[in-house]
Amino acid sequence: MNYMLKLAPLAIAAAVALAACGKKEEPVKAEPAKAPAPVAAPPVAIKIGHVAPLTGGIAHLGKDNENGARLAVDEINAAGGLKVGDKTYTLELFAEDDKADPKEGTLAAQKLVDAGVVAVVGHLNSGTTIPASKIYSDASIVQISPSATNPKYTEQGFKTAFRVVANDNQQGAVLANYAAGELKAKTIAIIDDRTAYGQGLADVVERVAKEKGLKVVAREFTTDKATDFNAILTKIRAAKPEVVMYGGMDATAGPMAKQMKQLGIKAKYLTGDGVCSPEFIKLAGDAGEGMLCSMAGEAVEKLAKGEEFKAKYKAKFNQDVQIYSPYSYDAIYVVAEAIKRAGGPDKAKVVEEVAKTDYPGVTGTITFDEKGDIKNGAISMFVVKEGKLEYISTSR
Ligand code: ABU
Repeated sequence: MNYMLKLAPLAIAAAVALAACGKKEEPVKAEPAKAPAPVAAPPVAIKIGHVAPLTGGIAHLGKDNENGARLAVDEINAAGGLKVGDKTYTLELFAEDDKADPKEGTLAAQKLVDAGVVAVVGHLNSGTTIPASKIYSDASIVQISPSATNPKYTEQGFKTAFRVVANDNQQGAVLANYAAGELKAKTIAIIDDRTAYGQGLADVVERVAKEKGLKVVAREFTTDKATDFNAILTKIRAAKPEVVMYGGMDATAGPMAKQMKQLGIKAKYLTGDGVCSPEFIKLAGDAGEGMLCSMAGEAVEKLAKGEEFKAKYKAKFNQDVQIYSPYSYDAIYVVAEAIKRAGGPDKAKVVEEVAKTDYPGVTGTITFDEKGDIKNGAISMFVVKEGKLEYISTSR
């Protein structure tokens, strides 16, 4: 009995405790399961091709074009790539060397098609750009040349072919008008390097010069690999022209200027965009003073973002702009904007969107006509003065 009495309070306490515990141990309501935080899809790389001569006499120009493209690609990737909906794309530059040779140009183009590029910035030369354009057209790959100026490139009816520089119909006319108007010349001798660019530009100069009443006293040709021009320059000296126009590139124009000086030719030396480079001045030395050249665009230093571009380029590559790197830089941005508007790297849609471009680039506002030529293209004239290219004027 005593034993039972002793246990009674304990039993009551246990019952109370159990009751209390029972309350506390009601099943804990589980927090509603949170959806896992969305994991951003890793960026997808879009391949962009670039083609230019990276070996041979004008490798410096090819590298200049490639540097411009690379600067733009690196900037875009450093800024987080291209955001399209919930996807992020980075750009990957596939650079090819076409050696400025038409056959190598088609081989490089096929290589890029096989590698799965979505767009190509290039080629540098008209002589490679034109044959390669058929390959890109067949593969529905947009091609933007930053420097090829022969009109034929955009006259083939390819929806994929674009250029961000003016063409040689315009450039040749400006050069011939400069000879007739500013220089008041009555006679001109014309030399070309038998490339699509050099010969094409020289032909336009010859036609327009004749229309302006100039007498073409000599028409000679060489090659883009020649180093000795004495034979043709001796003939030209005998014809006593007031102006010698050369359709070719800086690699040959430099030594040609030296040989003109050695032969005592005093004529004004008039050339196109392929010669309008710091490299020409280096190659020609003193003989380059007074050389007049055109560029198939605005003078970059005259543009709002031109000096900033030149400084960025110098900081990244430790060298100066040669000719067309600002144009290959802009061409990459034109492609990038088109990919965004296309909703991704669909090649055919990118072609359609490039055609609708209205882009405020370093080189000016870029819009294209129905053929793929830049609208409102500019030609700027320069003269070599005290070892530097000095801007003269721009016409449209
Ligand atoms: N436009 C000058 C150099 C490139 C080319 O058209 O061949």
